[in-house]
Amino acid sequence: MKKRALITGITGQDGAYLAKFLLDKDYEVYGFASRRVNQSYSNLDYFGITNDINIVFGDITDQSSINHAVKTSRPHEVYNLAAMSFVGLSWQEPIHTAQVDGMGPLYLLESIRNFSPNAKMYQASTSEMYGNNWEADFTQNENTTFRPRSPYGSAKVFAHHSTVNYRESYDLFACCGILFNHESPIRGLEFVTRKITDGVARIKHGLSDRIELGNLDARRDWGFAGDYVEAMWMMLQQETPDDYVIATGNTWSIRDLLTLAFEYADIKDWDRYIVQNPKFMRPAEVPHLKGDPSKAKNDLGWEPKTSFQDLVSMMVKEDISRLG
Ligand code: G4F
Repeated sequence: MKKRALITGITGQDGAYLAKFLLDKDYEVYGFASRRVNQSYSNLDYFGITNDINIVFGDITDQSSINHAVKTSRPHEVYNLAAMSFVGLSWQEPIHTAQVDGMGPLYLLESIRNFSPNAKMYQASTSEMYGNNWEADFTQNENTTFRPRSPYGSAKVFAHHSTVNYRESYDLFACCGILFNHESPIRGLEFVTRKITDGVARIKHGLSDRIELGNLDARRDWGFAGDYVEAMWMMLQQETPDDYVIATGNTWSIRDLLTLAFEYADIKDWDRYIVQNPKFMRPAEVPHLKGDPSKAKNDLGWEPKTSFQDLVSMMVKEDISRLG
């Protein structure tokens, strides 16, 4: 019998990478997606898997539609990737962000508890929860205190604690993956990595003469989404549920990212193309993220396979070729 997985947020970057990963493992994949007039399946199309997914329409803030999805899919595994994932937007839409990223997982936990208590659940927690808890040369791990700096981070902390609480209260097999930034050629254009690789490709083709950015000094621990979805799956294959940091253990600034991206496009003196625009500064910044993935390495046998250099090179190449 095939294993069945239900993925919320199936149309996003991680949803597509995870769906591809699970289909390759011969899972029957159900995707929970909102019914929009112009619903885009471009990320699933990227892998040519759109027709292999059983889409169940609904909304992560609507308990009845989640119940319907859980009852329809009868999942062995549930991956909650549905989120308003753009931190910058969360200041403009704090209530919506809290509903989707905070309450949404709670609706899902309730649904699993009531209708599918043996299903294993993965909750997409995030390094954004650490917020202002950093120092230079400091590495965040599973025991680091959360000090969120955005409506997005606060909502995710609520969801994280709710998931742990349901595990401890109702014995649900629920795991939180505290994933640090993870990127790919299908990353949304609003995120800084893809904004830069797409911008560099436009400059390369003479389609643009600038990239407008905010804070260039923030540091992030960037990995490849394709590596990170494997860690999500590994967590649910363990004997006991637990929470894990998934990261590379390295940190890079936006300037480092720019240097590499322009280098791979063979463009010199990149400073002249960068315009700093206050519009892209955040009311409160998370200055420094660097994760310690030792627990995932020891317990899951997970390690990142793709270097930051290979990730940036892959993204720049795909954007140059797509726009060419
Ligand atoms: O690419 P970003 O928007 O990612 P951010 O805020 O770190 O969040 C991402 O990673 C989290 C994991 O830690 C996820 F939970 C979350 O869903 C998302 O996937 O911004 C990265 C950094 C920030 O410090 C930002 O201030 O880049 C800086 N930045 C500078 N200029 C910019 C820009 N970010 C964006 N998006 N656009 C800019 O023009």
